[in-house]
Amino acid sequence: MPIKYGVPSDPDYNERLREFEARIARGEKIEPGDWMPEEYRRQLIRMISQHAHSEVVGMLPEGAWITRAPTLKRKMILVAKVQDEAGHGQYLYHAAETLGISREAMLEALLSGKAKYSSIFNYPTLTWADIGTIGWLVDGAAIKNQTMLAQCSYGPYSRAMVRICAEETFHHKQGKEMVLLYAKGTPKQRQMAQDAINRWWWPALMMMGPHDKDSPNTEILVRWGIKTKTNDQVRQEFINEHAPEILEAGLSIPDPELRYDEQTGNWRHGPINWDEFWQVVSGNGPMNKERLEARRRAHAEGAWVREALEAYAAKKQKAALAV
Ligand code: BYC
Repeated sequence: MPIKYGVPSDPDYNERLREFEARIARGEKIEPGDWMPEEYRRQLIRMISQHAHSEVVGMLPEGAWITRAPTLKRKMILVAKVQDEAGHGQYLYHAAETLGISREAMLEALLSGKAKYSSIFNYPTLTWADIGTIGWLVDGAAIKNQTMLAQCSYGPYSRAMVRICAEETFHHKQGKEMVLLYAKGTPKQRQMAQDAINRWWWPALMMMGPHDKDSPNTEILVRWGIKTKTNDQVRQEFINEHAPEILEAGLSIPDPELRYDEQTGNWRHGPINWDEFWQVVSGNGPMNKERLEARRRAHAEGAWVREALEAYAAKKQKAALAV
């Protein structure tokens, strides 16, 4: 079915837009063949491709520890987790392709440094405790964001999220279990867990994006049901769940202003360092260069696999046509 993208110069645009927005208000999913405003399509490609890149780049900080896992059990869990992230990237690239963009174009945007991916993956993993902390905090933040996106108005994105969230729940549990174990462990293990929380807490809060007042995309995304919660709402949900659990484990949080607000039932946090966030997003974080270099190298080394797959597909097609 040809895809119909509406632009405001179309004489029927306003009428179609009204019907499109009424469908979203009724809770219907928008599917790939349906009419949609060009801006809806653009926003979805932007978000879904960034999300796919995040999953794939996100394999790097954890992948670096597969050979150094302390036990076979931990190694198996980590291998499975990293493999899951590759699968998430795969579902998401497919979801974006339903909007008419090619995989090659998305990868080119990533490898050339034009596309964004989540800021969080530009921080280094310095000790094994970082692996548990990524599971607990980074996957914890991702789940809050992604359960919201599972409700999104675009069918393929929403369905990809349902599967991804189920897998992220395991990632979150194994990370939390690991950090809690370290928190009850030897002084060295406790110190490693605390050090990891100290380094990952603020980047995890930044993951949900700028405050709502500084978030240029949120208004239209909420209007069209792509986001069903704002950045600040998702961040608050994350803090409300994780702050008391970290404190209960006897660990501290590196925010002297963090406090529970009895009136609202929310945990209030101190100011986030948005200068650091924008530095990281614009390519100047601690690991941006290494992450992109690693992706470029993997892409170049995988060229023969893509060529072999293409040759095999061409051979199969030729055989099918000959029948
Ligand atoms: N990092 O208007 P805003 C995982 C950009 S992986 C970088 O609020 P929006 C995992 C934003 O793109 C899952 N850039 O944006 C994998 C925009 O720039 P452009 C990661 C960010 O889209 C392996 C500008 O700032 N999750 O779980 O309304 C191992 C203004 O922001 C960030 C996703 O990718 C950021 N953190 O809201 C372990 C979720 N934040 O594009 C775990 C999908 C903002 O206009 N994405 N920017 O040039 C989203 O939900 C939304 O895009 C965001 C931002 C909430 C992140």
